Amino acid sequence: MLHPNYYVEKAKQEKLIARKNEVADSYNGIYDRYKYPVLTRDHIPLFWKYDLNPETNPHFMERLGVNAVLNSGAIYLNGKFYLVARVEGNDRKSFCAVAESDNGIDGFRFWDRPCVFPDTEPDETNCYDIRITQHEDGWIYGVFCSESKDKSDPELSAAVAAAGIVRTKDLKTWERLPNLVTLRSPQQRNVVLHPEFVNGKYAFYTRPMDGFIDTGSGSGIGFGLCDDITHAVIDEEKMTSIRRYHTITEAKNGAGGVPIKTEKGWIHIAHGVRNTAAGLRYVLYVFATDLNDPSKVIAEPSGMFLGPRDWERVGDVSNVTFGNGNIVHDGKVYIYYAASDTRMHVATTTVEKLVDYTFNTPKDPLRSVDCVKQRIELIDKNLAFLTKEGE
Ligand code: M1P
Repeated sequence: MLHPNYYVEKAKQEKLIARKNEVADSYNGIYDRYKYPVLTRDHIPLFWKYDLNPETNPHFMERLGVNAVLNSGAIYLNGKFYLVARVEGNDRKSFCAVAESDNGIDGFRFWDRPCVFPDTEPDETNCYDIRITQHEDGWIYGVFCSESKDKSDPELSAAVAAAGIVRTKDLKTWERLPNLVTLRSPQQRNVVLHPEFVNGKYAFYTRPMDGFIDTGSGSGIGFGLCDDITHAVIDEEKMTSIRRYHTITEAKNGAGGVPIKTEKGWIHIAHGVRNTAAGLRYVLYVFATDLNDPSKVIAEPSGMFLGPRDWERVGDVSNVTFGNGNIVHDGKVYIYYAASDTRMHVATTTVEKLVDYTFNTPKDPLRSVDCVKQRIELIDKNLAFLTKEGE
């Protein structure tokens, strides 16, 4: 016999999962945001949190609570939309778990069990923010942040971030490969595997860092090649999208989901971070790289693509939008992003619109006077057009 509150909570959860998502009332012509998040801690199966046996849990109490569902990798496979979500327990440790949906905008339901990665890194304390790459070699790779205590530093919170690598064919059974080694960068986070070979090699977008939080001398998103993914070593990292003074990437930036291949170039939806009096502010921004040389930036629209709005601004780490998974299906682009390190949202657009945004949005002129010039040019053009149209 189950506790009566089980039925109450189960009914609430089924209602949540069955809720149809709606396009939100916030037009910009670039993408549609949606009213409801696609995954939250309330989507977590009850049997992950409660001991369902009233004899051992008479008060129907959470025994292993979940704090947040956030930064998710994404993939479309065999007719379904999958998010490989970061689930953070009340104990602060994160793990990956797969949730599936038929349409990519609602109905996401977690599989019965979270992902189990072979335990080959004994010092690893936490793993999170997986990027899922369907590679042309036939494997599906997951590259995530593998975090360990920095034993060389007596400071209690000193940590080391590296890129962990797993691979699978079905999102169920995962093989763990050795962590990526970047010979010239002591730490890495936000590493993404490019889906195609480049010059016959595996290609990674990296984020060279001197320390666990600060990117230090790391000037932005890097790019490196390696011969053997089963012992991935990158010697040289070239820079792609770099941080710039007084822009949305001033404090740091990092690659997002796997870049989207279009006829004009690889489109990247990355994150940029700036400092404010209220702390760091994370937004998504876009850049494109050359089809033949994915390290070469060929377009970088000005400013943010998507930033935290309204209630997205509030959460565990407020003022953050963070994306590490997109899906392209039937010409439509599903951009999954976490709000304030707490819950997952989706925005949708089309490949055609994303290309238009990427290649026709002006660049950041980097100075206020030039920004005013840029805007007045648009205003004058529009006023003339309005007059011509008799408005
Ligand atoms: O809290 C915001 C984000 O901070 C980190 O991102 P970055 O390495 O770019 O600073 C990550 O820990 C990420 O998980 C988190 O969402």
